Amino acid sequence: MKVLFVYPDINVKGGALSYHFGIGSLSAVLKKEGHETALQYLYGSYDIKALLEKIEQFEPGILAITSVSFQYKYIKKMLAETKNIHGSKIFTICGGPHISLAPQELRKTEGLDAICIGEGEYPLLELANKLQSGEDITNIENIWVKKDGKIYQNPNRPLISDIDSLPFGDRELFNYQEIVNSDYDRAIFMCSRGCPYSCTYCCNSGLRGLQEGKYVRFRSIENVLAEIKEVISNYNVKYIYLNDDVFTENREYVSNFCIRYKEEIGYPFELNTRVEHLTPEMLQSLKDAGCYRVAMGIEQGDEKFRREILNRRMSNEKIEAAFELTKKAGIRTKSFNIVGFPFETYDIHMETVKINRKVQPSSLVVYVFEPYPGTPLYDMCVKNHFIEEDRQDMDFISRTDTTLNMPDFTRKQILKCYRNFAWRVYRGKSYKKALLHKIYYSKYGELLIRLLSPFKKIVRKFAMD
Ligand code: B12
Ligand code: SF4
Repeated sequence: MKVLFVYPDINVKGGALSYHFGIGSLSAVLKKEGHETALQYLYGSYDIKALLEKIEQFEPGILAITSVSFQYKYIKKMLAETKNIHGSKIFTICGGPHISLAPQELRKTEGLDAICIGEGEYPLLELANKLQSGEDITNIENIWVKKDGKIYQNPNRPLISDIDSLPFGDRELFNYQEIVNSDYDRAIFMCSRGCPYSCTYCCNSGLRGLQEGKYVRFRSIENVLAEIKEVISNYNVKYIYLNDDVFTENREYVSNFCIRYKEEIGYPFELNTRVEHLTPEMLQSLKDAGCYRVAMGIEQGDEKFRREILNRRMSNEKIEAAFELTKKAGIRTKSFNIVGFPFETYDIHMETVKINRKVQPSSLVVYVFEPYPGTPLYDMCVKNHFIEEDRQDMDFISRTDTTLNMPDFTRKQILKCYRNFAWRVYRGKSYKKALLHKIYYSKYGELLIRLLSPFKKIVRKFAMD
């Protein structure tokens, strides 16, 4: 069976192409079982032509689309447009975090035949096998099918317990060298699936309950290193990014990983973590292994708000200590921040500025809050009438504008806070960083990013040093 994957990555801020772990893994499993796969990466502005051409040329039996929430409006448009041209010949299925947590979209989406809830490797394989042999496809676990106006809703299978048993992601499907080049020569990897926490704005809070079994699963160090070795020998890579939700959950794993990574790989690397996990010993072994940057979520600086609204229970003291320890270990820091949460106000937001000013991260990222269906904060927004339904469909770059309508923190205020955030953090501390971030987050930032794209490595070096 020929399966054409679609990775919609339309209107994303930052100007970097990206690899998709989910599609990589699905494709590897299908290929291993003899199916043929191809990819249409939809990047930049919405343009259906490339997809139509690819369909024409590849003639897939299945169109397999991945979804995050703000891409869904484009997916709907795309399905309507492809269906009109190709009739009912191609079976269309959508998976990924958005559809897994908003399965009701199946009924409402024209041209969509099925959805996959949760992990898709074995459900999609079963679907491809059954479509190929002409068997009934209405009873596959994790897959809901829409047929003759009826929805066949199936139960979910347990989570894959041994994730080492999966083949390495299919990077050949992507134009992988181009992706590495566009992402500052970094190749990204994941050593785990799932996250032990349940922050109310994050999809992990909803995804963890979809399938039975242990939600947080780590690959063996052996398995991760083997994949890294394969990638660095096939592509021109300078840095490694461990993009796990939380890489540092298990101290022993981190310590053993660092020892072996240093011996067998040795490339400079960066990772994401939670402030609670960092100890001087862990930071020392990360540093010894070549870790040059640790990224940590602050998200909101008001301790009470963070605990009660976001379900993030770390203290400000802990955050400050983690940044301090990391700097002491000689590792750069990066903070993640969000503005525009439900019930946030200007004063509460200024606490985020305050704590960032205090810890002075080497770099920072700030986003505007986006409510994802299936998360507690989405429900809170609906319950309090903060979501403006029609703004959801507007064409704006994800996490750079708000869809919330809150009397105590207006859209105008939120956008102003978003644009001035980094300036406020670095002003008076580092004018270079303050200025560069001010430009980056300005109204014209996105255009500038694209124009400066050929020189972005120089700009980033200048901003971070
Ligand atoms: C790594 C990561 C990235 C990486 C790589 C993207 C990727 N998905 O591989 C990068 C940095 C590129 C990225 C970008 C973005 N991300 Co991101 N990312 C993650 C993270 C931390 C892990 C995802 C992952 O790799 N999981 C492991 C793989 C194997 O799982 P998976 O991709 O979900 O795929 C499995 C299933 O979902 C399913 N499946 C997926 N697609 C399909 C399709 C079909 C047909 C089928 C049958 C099954 C299926 O099967 C796959 C294999 O089991 C998640 C958090 C999380 N825990 O999910 C956030 C997450 C997916 N990201 C999120 C967001 C918002 C973004 C951005 C919009 C951010 C931005 N503004 O730039 C972009 C959007 C990119 C895009 N167009 O999809 C949100 C999405 C929330 C939502 N409902 O919309 C998440 C859930 C985090 C959160 N805040 O809750 N991200
Ligand atoms: S720690 Fe990060 S990945 Fe985990 S639930 Fe919270 S926001 Fe999501």
